[in-house]
Amino acid sequence: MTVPAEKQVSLLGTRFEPLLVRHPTNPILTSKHWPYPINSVFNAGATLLADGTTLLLCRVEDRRGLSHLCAARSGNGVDGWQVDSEPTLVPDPKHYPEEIWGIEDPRITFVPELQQYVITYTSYSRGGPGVSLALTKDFRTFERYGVIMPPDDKDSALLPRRIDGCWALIHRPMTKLGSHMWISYSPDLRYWGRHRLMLEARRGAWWDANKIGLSPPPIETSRGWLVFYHGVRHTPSGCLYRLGLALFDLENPEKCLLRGDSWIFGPEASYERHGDVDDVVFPCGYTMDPDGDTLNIYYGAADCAIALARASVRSLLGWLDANGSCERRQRAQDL
Ligand code: BMA
Repeated sequence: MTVPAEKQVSLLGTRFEPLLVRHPTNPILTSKHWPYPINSVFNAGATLLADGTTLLLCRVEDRRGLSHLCAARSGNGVDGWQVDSEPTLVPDPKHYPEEIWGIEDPRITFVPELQQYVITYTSYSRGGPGVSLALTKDFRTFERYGVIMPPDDKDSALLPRRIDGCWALIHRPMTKLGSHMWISYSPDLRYWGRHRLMLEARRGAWWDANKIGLSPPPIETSRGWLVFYHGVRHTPSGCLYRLGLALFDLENPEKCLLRGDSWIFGPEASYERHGDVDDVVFPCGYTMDPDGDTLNIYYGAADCAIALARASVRSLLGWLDANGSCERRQRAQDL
């Protein structure tokens, strides 16, 4: 990506170039597109189906305040969305009591070994948010595995292949000491262990202090797993959700290779700054163009709409090379 010199701002050696470029027709999906009454649509998982169709599994909040998931399909990933005429995956508290207050924020991973899509999502239980998992081949029927990480835990995605024989799941348990990203392993997607801290929220005034979480599923590159994560800044007027970038070792994904110091994307457009929850950009999914470099990143904007931004993997890695450091992964002393 070539950025005119006058658009580059230099601050303490960090380059702030527009790594994520908003689509001019943003937001691309809102409640107005919905075939049944809803409050809002945001935070969608994304994948490309075998025929090249882009599928978004959208978090839809109804007019009780509870969320379900609904699929929207498009030939070009930008417009012409065909939204399922009724909810695609609804909470089933009778069989899965942890879903009593809804299901939210899905991440989709296509797993070649299983020839299935694995969806991890937040199940909102009486005890708080937990991580649930379901499998599907077609986004019409689903096999639920139920809750796999108990509350409070969320922001989870599966890696698309086994690491050293085990499935690997990134997730974000919340503790009194902070909300950090962890990785856990399983032989069968049901039983999880070997829990490891993967990336820590920083402290104090940092943009990603106290609370971070995985955004879309990690992107496998020749250099490592490229990870977008969100950082939550608490301010007197509310929270600010922004995005940061880090790179992890391909065969040892708990090992952080590079982490940027500054955020790379934050709420700026009016549909990101104002909505049901102001100042939120929250991507849960991406698709990759046939060039193997261009990412289409789908993000929830202000908990009200779905927007699209494009980025180049090469540019993101170049930015991390120029601005990232592995020393930034300091462990909190008191974990
Ligand atoms: C997070 C999640 C997201 C939501 C964001 C802003 O904790 O619950 O679903 O978009 O807060 O409200």
